[in-house]
This record gives sequence, structure tokens and C-alpha cells, in this order.
Amino acid sequence: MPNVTVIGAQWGDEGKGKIVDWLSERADVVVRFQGGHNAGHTLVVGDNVYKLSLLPSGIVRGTMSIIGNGVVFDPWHFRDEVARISGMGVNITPENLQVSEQCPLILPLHSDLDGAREDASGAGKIGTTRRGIGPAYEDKAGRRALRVCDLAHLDDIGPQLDRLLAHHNALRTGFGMPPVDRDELIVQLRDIAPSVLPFVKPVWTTLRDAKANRRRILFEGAQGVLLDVDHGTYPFVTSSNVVAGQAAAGSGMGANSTGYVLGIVKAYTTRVGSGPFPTEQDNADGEKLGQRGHEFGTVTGRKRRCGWFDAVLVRQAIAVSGVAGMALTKLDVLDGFDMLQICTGYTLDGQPLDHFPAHAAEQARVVPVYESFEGWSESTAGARRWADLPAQAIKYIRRIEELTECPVALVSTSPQRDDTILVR
Ligand code: 2SA
Ligand code: MG
Repeated sequence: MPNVTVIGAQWGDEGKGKIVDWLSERADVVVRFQGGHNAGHTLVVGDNVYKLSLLPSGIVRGTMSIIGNGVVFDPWHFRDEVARISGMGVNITPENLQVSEQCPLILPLHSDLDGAREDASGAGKIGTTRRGIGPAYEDKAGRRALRVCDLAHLDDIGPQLDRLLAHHNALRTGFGMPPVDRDELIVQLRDIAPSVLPFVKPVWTTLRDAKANRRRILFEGAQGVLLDVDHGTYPFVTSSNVVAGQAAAGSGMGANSTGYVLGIVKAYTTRVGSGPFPTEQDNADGEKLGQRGHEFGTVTGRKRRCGWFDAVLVRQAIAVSGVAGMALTKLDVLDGFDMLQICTGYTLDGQPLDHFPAHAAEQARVVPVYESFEGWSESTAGARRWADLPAQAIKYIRRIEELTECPVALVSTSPQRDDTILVR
């Protein structure tokens, strides 16, 4: 296996955790390169269900796991997630988990601001996870952020902290929140630093050495391309680049190191949070997809919106992210539907449109053009061979390949990792 970059090609929750787990058996290093503890990756290993938000999925198998510089890092969440997953019997040590010195820290003031903004936005709210992701990335770009390396230099933190608090206290006043207690924040940072520092490394050197030794590196994306801050349904997006190109910048490797790009694609569509969703089914079909697919947020428990497969959106996500092959997940959720629909194009104000427009108001106005498919009554759950799939399911998959102009490399038929069909 060469290096592989795994990204979500829809709005997240495509089942990346399972696929990364499946691939991590063949990898020597697993790296997260964007997002933070807003991600929710579920891994089912035998009877155990592991829910990861910040830790790379490789950790469950003991594979060397790296949190790259592109991740925004909440040290308290880190401590708690390490404790929770360790408590399930997973061995987590500085030998198998490393955190970049360069990650911006998510502080309590970031989640305060995330929540206050959402509450103040009324109908215009983004529907964030309220975990401070956006505000932390803003401070990184604004050159105000505290970073993981600052935890080792808390005596010298004054000027950077002053710059950060000058900005936040002004905002907090505007949102009716009290100013940050500077001394208390320093106490909190002193308290948490020992839980993080043993894991902190210049991770780019680990990756450089891994490359020199021809180790296989797996880059684990979070969220999905339609939530990318540039290519997604702006402003209803997350605050990082989610596309495969970010794997290089967010880990400290060259663009020539990120390898084969595998796009994870759910056999239908879901979205959590606000924003346009052309194929949404706010009806019995949507309910059935949600129930059969257990479509609730891993992190927040929020009910996900559900709808038909949108080939226009996936084709676009594949193009902007350079996806070489797809892993099609949750096919079994479609078992037993009489009819299935695939969106093959849109109309906008009566005119045909072959792509998703950039403008939010136009995104909200596009009308899907559907192609109908007869469903299948057989169960595909747990199928492990292409030959075990019903003819109608194969037809559905082949049509998705045609419409998205991308081959299906893997099909996933249950959350269990071995229920995976290698197509080619
Ligand atoms: P944020 O918190 O600033 O990143 O939110 C901005 C938008 O990004 C969406 N978003 C997500 N969408 C799907 N899954 C995500 N992770 C968790 C999961 C979510 C959960 O895997 O289940 O548990 O609710 C995720 N993270 C961010 C978010 O809904 C906003 O639309
Ligand atoms: Mg998820």
C-alpha cells in the first residue's frame, strides 16, 4: 500500500472511521491534519464501539498516531479522550501518540465565543458543534493563538496572552460576557500542561523519518469536502480546509507525499447543522434513512438530515479534492427501499445546471433532477464479495461511478470492519 489520504466527500459522517480502521492495519503511521474534536469517528471492533473525536483512528490498533499542526487542539478534551479510550483497554503512550508543537490551542474562551455567536445569530446560525473550532482557527490566522508549544513555556506567555485577551475581551463585552480571568486561565494551563507535554514532538521529523524509511502513512481527514471553508457550502461550513491538499500542509509533508486519495462516500446523503441540502427528504423516506442508518451525531447526538444520493455534489467534491477512488459506505441502509433516487443535475430558475453554484442563495434555490432506480429486497448487510450483491445494487453502484466520473474501490456493508468489499 502506498500512502493514502482519506477524506469525506460529502458533509461528513460518511463512515471514515471504519475505513481508516480497515486501512490502518496496512499503515505504519496515521495522521490527522485538520479539524479538531468536532470530528466524530466511530470504530466498531468486535463487541467494542470506540468513539473518537480528536485522536487519530489508528490509536485503537496501536498504530503510530500523529496529531498534525493543522489540527486545533483542546488539551482538556485530549486528556479526557485519552483517559476514556485507555479505559477501554487501548494502550496509549508517547510511543504511539504524538502531538504537533504547532497546533493552536482551543481554550474555554473559544467555545464561549462559538456558543455566544450561534445564540446571537437566530435563523442565520451555522449549527456548529459549539466546540470553539471556528474561533480557534480565527486566532491562528490572526496570529493571536496560544499553541501547544506554549504549554512548555508558560512563564513567558504574557505578551501573547495579552494580545489574545485584548481581542477576546472586546468581543466578550459585545456579546455580554464577562472578561476572561487571566490568572485563572494561566492556572488552568499549568494544570493541564503535564497531561499533554509528554506527547508533544516536532512531528514533522517523525514523518520525515517515516518517509525516509518507506513507512506507509495514512492521512485521516475529518468532516467532508462540502464543509471545506473554501469549497463547501459557505458560510455553512467548518473553519478548515478539508480537501486532500490540506493533508500536506496540515502535517508538515510535501504535496508529493500524500499518495492515493480515497474519498469516502455514503450511498445516500446526510448533513448535520444548517445550510442548503438539495436532495433532503423531510418526509418518510428521510426518516427511514435516518432510522436505518442510525443518523445521529457522534459528538453532539444531533439528528442528521437525510436525503437521496447527490451525484452533482459528489462529482464536484471529487474534482476539487483530486479523489482517485471512492469507498461507498452504508449500502445496506438502502436494503428494502422500493425505489431509490439519484440526483443527476439541477435546475436553477428553470435553467439546467451541471454543478453546485458558489452563492448561498443560489445553492438554496437549486432544484434536483432525479433518476429513479428500482430498489432491492435482499439484504446486503455484511456482504463481503461483489458477487454477493443483488443485481439492482450493482446497477446503482455502477451508475454512481458513471455520474461521479470516479471508480468505486471499496464497498462497506456494515460497521464491522471485515464487512468490506475490495472492488479493484
Ligand atoms: P464546527 O463546529 O465549526 O466545525 O461546525 C461547522 C459546521 O461543520 C459541521 N460539522 C460536522 N458535520 C458532521 N459531522 C461532524 N462531526 C460530528 C460527527 C458531529 C456531531 O461526526 O457526528 O456529533 O454533531 C461535524 N463537525 C462539524 C457542523 O454541523 C456545522 O455545519
Ligand atoms: Mg462523524
